[in-house]
Amino acid sequence: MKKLVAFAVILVFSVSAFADFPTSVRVTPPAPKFTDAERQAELARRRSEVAAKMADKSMLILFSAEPKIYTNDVDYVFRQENNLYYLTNLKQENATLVITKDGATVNEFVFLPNRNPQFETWNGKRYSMDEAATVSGLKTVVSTDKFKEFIDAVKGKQAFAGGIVPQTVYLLLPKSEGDNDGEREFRQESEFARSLTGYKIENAQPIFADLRQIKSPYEVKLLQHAVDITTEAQMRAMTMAASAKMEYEVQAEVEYTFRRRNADFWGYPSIVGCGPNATTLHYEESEGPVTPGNLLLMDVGAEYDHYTADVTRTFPVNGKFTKEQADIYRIVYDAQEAVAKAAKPGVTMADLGKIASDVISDGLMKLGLITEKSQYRTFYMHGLGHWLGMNVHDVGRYGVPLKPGMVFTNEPGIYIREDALNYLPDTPENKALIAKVRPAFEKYKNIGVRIEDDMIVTDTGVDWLTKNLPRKLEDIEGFMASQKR
Ligand SMILES: [Mn+2]
Repeated sequence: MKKLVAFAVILVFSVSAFADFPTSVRVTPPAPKFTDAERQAELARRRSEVAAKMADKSMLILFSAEPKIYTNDVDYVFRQENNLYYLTNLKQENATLVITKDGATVNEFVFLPNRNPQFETWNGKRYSMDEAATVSGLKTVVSTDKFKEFIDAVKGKQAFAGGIVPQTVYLLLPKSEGDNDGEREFRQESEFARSLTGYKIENAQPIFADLRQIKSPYEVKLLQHAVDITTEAQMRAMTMAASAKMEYEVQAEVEYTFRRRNADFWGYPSIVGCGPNATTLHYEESEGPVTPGNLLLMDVGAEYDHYTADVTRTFPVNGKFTKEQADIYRIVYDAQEAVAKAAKPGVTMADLGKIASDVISDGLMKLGLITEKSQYRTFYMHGLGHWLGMNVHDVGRYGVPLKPGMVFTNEPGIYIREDALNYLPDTPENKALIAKVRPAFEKYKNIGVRIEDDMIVTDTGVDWLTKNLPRKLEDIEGFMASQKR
């Protein structure tokens, strides 16, 4: 008996001595703070980099986002257009930024509505001209009373307020004719472009895509804060999932944490799916039951000051993976690790995608879920990841080598959908495949696992912005066990 106690003591000691999982929820650190001078210098640098990429004798016009109707006279929460925000930090409607370039002379000014006491009584404060100048660092703030005059001058190829008549006009435009998202987001820009004649019209998107693809230290602080809020939300969800009956209760814990930590919003609708629902990639209903014995997949991201996190954890509701769940989890984990180890400047996302799909197809072969490596797409049907920043699927070119400052998601997954084998084309090969994999499939069906982390490229590899959130199977189990009361 004494021996047993001593053994138990050693065991407890050694587990805690080697545990590298947290034993309490990590509370979000204070938000990054910037002085007026720091913010103004950052924004001025971005504007000068945009101007440097503009052609000579050109003008860039950025309109603010239009209010979007929720219903009748109620709007959705206003969110500034990202590129305008990137250059001004102004969160207000009816702001228009103009940058002109004529040889070495760059002029920049922003239109803003006058303050209006009646309007502000109902809708809240607007920037004064001085405040707007302080926020943005722009020296020239022009009343929107002059806006029509400006637009008429551009349309009539006249100089406005002693400025230039450009040859080229840059606008944010859809990528192509079939770019439906772009048509919706940049409707007013498209219409304005069509109303202009006698100019070379250039799409400003590539300029911003190239700049925004490399995050500055200033941006990384904001992104890290969004990730930290999301980390706390994920940890809180892990501690309460066992006591939840429905998915929306867990979602509420996540979004409560976002708001509590002053996130502006989520960067995309939360995905909280339990059991079979975890096998639906963009499951947003959160109306299903939370059942012990099942996995809960949570793909959620807080948005802070226009930067969004994008983090997925998949964990057992009761804190303990079954053998089958662990089999799938470890493959996804290994794929993610292999990607992180290979990621460094010079490597492309396609290279990393290949590494992930190789690990996953090997793993699925070993489990008997596929008979040839190429069949992995049945169970891993999305790409490895995407750029992350002001958009959850951020701007930036693919196919380019990674560079320090790029931020991407590393998010392999395996989804054993209950009906996955039902829709394979009816061929003799598929019949043979189905017959072979059926036993394994029955064992693993309805398990869905995605693990998603946010990584920033460094000079020699990557840093995990999400490193404080338990990810290793044993760490998730250890953390969840430490939270049981
Ligand atoms: Mn993602």
